[in-house]
Amino acid sequence: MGFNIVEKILKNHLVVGEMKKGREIGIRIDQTLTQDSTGTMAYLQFEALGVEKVKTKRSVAYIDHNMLQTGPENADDHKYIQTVAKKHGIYFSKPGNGICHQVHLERFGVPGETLLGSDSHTPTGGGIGMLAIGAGGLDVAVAMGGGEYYIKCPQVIKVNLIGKLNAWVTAKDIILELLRRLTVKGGVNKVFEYAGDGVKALSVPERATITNMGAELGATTSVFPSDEVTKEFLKAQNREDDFIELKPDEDAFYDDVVEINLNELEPLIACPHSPDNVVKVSDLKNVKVDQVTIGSCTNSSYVDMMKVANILDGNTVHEDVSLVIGPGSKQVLNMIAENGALSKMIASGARIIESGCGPCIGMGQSPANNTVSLRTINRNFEGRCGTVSAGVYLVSPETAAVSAIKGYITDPREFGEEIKVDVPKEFLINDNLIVKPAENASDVEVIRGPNIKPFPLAEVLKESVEGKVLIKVGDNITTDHIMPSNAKLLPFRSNIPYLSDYCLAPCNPEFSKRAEENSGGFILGGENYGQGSSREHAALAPLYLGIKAVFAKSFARIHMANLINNGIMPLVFKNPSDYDNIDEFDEIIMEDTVNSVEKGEVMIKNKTKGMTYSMKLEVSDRQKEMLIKGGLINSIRNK
Ligand code: MIC
Ligand code: SF4
Repeated sequence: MGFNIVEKILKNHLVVGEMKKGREIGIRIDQTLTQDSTGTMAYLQFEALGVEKVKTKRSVAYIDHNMLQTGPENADDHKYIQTVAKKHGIYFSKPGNGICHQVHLERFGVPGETLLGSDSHTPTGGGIGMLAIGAGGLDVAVAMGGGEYYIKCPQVIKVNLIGKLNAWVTAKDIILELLRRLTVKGGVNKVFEYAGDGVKALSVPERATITNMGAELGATTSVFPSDEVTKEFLKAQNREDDFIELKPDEDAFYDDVVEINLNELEPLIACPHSPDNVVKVSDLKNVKVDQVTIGSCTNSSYVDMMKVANILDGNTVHEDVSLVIGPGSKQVLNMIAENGALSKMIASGARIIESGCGPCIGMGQSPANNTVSLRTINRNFEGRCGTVSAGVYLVSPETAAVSAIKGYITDPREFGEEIKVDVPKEFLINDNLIVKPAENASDVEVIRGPNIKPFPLAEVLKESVEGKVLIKVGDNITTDHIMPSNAKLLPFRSNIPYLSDYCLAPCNPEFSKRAEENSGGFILGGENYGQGSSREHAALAPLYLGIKAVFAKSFARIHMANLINNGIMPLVFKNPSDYDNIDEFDEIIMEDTVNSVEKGEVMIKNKTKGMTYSMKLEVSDRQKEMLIKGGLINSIRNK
């Protein structure tokens, strides 16, 4: 039996373990990326590891999230990241150079290589044939230091794209269709490998839109073949030498196959408040739109921007709509400025913002109360845009631009003849916002602002762990619930004591107070607890507040790893209905914990209800050791 693309890349990078489905394997990481909202913490952790120079082929530190400078905190953190990067062999992408995933695709991504990023949308790199995975900052720090990265050897799902997309139906609609079918937890511990005739017609940026939003499926990553299209893209980026061909063997095995007939797809839309709440755009009648934002790592490429510019050309944005456009990178912005497309956008009434995450993470442009915001981003979790009462819908750039003109959610097919834009034969290349690492590390002084506070470290596991259930939450709790991010909180990503006051606040603003009053305790969650972002802060804040374990029906992959790295037990109910028998403030005790962790089965006693529940700890031996020794940093230090 031959190999699929995922297996080929994994085999080439395997350092620890055997390629048996579900078993933990350690892989060598060729490239890493960080962004600024997770990067400050990741580099503090990297420094704590005491490694002088990164051991990867290429590591890049991007500034794209914390771009609003309403106080000195973000600029201070950027100085820290710039100097620490320069000292330790890391390339630094200055603010203004663009969104990490977009820039990485343009300037650094290499087919067949592995990429680990401290951002959940790192799988964008799968569009260029990388095995690109999102992880917590600490895992990225370890990879920069030359350590392997551990994943469960994934199931590989073939997504067979057959036929051809109709006019006005886009790559975004392909991934929305998958989300509609498989839901936000349909991809856990799976990698999606794209195949079929439909692949050839998709450009690299379109492929990247699809792999980007594979993160919303909960997938470990997604990957496209590396073919003639990839070669042309790399050539246009003046990086033809980075090309290698990647395709599955004829007789490759897949754990499952999903088929999408592109001819049958229509423009789709994800309704509030989940990326899998997908319907046809044409099903939504007379939904008035107040704000439209076009951009983010999902849809901000040159081709996306050109299509939008051509739709807006000669039209005026509806008087009740605020249209905000953020081109994904300096390269894109520069090109549309030179060819006049930017001017078309401005003339139509669009508000142009700098290349960065911006509205996607609530860094400005929060919509008005009780309004509808139509966005080309990947996540529409409640409150993420900065306005809890707003309804965010996710669409393609085409649907967004047409709707901005009409003033209500509009099927772009109503616009008339389709607008076609090809990937240019040559991109405008100017890497002057990428700062190279220093030749001599001792020349660089690392600058630290006063907002950088020490991060909490877990403790060795106690034989008996006791406390109250401080909060009970439902299914699909996101990291935006656990550690909210917006323009007010993002500047404190290097200040866990400050951030922890807001931990789980969207679910219950009393949570952190309860944790303090009870000297910590437990969290009770439902299915897919911790979906969404890679932010380690969603584990660090609970750690700071004394949370010892999270009980849930199931966990999202990255969050679960972050909990373990920080010594917090992610325990899964053997019998999910036990969830119903636990209430807030119930007193829980776990005994003989070290033994139980080693066995992978923990009994929790509910003293209040006089009941006992059996919990599974579905983790590797390496992770068990971490839980016993008090997290990843302590377990590395012990060695
Ligand atoms: C996101 O899209 O939620 C973010 C902000 O990019 C996060 C990273 C973070 O929380 O800093 C992600 O996707 O990992
Ligand atoms: Fe930035 Fe949004 Fe992409 Fe996250 S999803 S990296 S916030 S653009």
